[in-house]
Amino acid sequence: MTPESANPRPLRIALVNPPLSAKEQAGSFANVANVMPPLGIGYIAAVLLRAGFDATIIDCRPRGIAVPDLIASLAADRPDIIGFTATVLEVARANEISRALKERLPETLLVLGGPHVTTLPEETLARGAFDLAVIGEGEQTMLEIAVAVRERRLDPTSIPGVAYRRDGHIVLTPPRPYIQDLDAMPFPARHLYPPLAEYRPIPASYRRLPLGHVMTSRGCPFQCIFCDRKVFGNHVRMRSPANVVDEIQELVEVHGAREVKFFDDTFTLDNDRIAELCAELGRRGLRIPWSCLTRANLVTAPLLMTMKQAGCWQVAFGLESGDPEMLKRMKKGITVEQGRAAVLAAHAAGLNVRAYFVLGMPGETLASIRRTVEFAKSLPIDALTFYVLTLYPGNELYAQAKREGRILHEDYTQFNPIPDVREGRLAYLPEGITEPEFKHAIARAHRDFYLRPGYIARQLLAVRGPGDLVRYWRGFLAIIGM
Ligand code: B12
Repeated sequence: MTPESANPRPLRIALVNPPLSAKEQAGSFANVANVMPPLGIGYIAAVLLRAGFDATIIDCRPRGIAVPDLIASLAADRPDIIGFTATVLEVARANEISRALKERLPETLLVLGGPHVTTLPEETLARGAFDLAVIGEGEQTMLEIAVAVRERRLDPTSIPGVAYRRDGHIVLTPPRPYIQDLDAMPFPARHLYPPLAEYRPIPASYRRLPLGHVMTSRGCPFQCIFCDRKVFGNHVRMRSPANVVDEIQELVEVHGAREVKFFDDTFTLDNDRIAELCAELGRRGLRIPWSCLTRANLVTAPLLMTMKQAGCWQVAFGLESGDPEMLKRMKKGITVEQGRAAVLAAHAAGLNVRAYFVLGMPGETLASIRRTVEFAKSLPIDALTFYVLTLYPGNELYAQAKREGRILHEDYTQFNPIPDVREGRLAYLPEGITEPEFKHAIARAHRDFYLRPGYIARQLLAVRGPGDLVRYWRGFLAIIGM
């Protein structure tokens, strides 16, 4: 493509992660809310910069930029294109902001991308003033939009992977094929975020700050019905270990990261690739602590040992339930025994273990919740979260619950897997459990796990300094405040 330098005034594109307070994001766990850089718009900015466009990122989270200030600053800056990212929690706010911006900046093209609009393009576009929605992976689509705007020939019909308004209807163009060669992509434009040190990841998930996070693959081949896989689909694409370590090196040397977290859906899907990644970290002399999320059926004792030797200190497993029937209904593809074996193997390898559970599946009872809590307590887990099943609007489970008249409200700001158990309003409840009962069960599950004297003693023995104590204290306050 033509370099932008040939153009007198580069097209200016602002990419925005909209405001969301700690309470809105993390409900009862507001004081330990996870604030991390939004990689999606970082990738898009990088692709735009590489093509010569002038891209900026406004991440409202770390500095708490409020809606009126965001609108005022965008109205003053007058970018040619403004792109927003949004999950289900932020989509109503993004739409509200889009309406205000449309009034103030009628000439500016307003674009929305991210998981929510990918799942539900028609409804989302109809509710706000965005001109275009980008469905799925956004790098190439946004680039084509920017080129077309620069050349004053924007015709959405010719761009795959978008939704737009035509004659009062929302029209979708054919889907955009997935990016196959992830190594060919630039790294997220991290220099456009606020400094890494301003972000605040959840306490029990890091040892040293600043923490940088990385995605080494896209797509997940599994079928868990509580998860939204619409953006990257079931088709997995992986980056080479060398390319991943190049990004880690940049994170450390340029952005000052002292620790790294791999946020892939299934980090250890290919054990050989992870062993090679560990070897590459060693070859480059990168001895920094790191952590990852993965599945219980995708780790072996030798791999966990290799990871530990390469700097891994924590592994997080989606164990989801201690009740076999719930696991089956979730289509998780693991058994309770596999979950137990993975935790024990990771613990034996000297790793800190984090676990995620999902409570509230159709068919869940107070008894099955107890089974899950007892299962968690029987294992050497260092930190866990009991999430509430969130039926993402647009997915199969949501459609089914809606047909059965079981969606309690459609205020998406409350569709939160980490609800406020005092003031939050749950959108779905399993049959036979009332809202107060379920909220009480969630709070009690966390308290039963964390407030055990044996557990507290074990964690205190592992304390490595005042930083750990402060982090544990914040976590403790969140638990007793539930
Ligand atoms: C890391 C992560 C987090 C981190 C960091 C979030 C952040 N600041 O980015 C933390 C833990 C803080 C987090 C929080 C939440 N998360 Co989260 N998170 C993820 C995870 C695992 C990776 C996100 C990521 O970086 N992906 C890589 C980038 C490249 O992908 P992307 O962001 O989707 O962007 C691509 C496209 O969506 C699109 N795109 C995105 N934005 C834009 C904007 C424009 C203008 C354009 C053109 C295109 C575009 O192009 C991008 C590049 O291809 C995803 C699952 C996944 N595999 O993606 C879940 C996921 C995004 N999270 C999800 C949810 C529900 C949440 C929470 C609500 C849960 C909670 N209460 O904690 C909050 C939301 C509030 C928030 N944003 O903080 C859901 C969203 C489902 C939905 N329909 O909304 C996902 C999909 C998990 C799942 N499978 O169900 N999350």
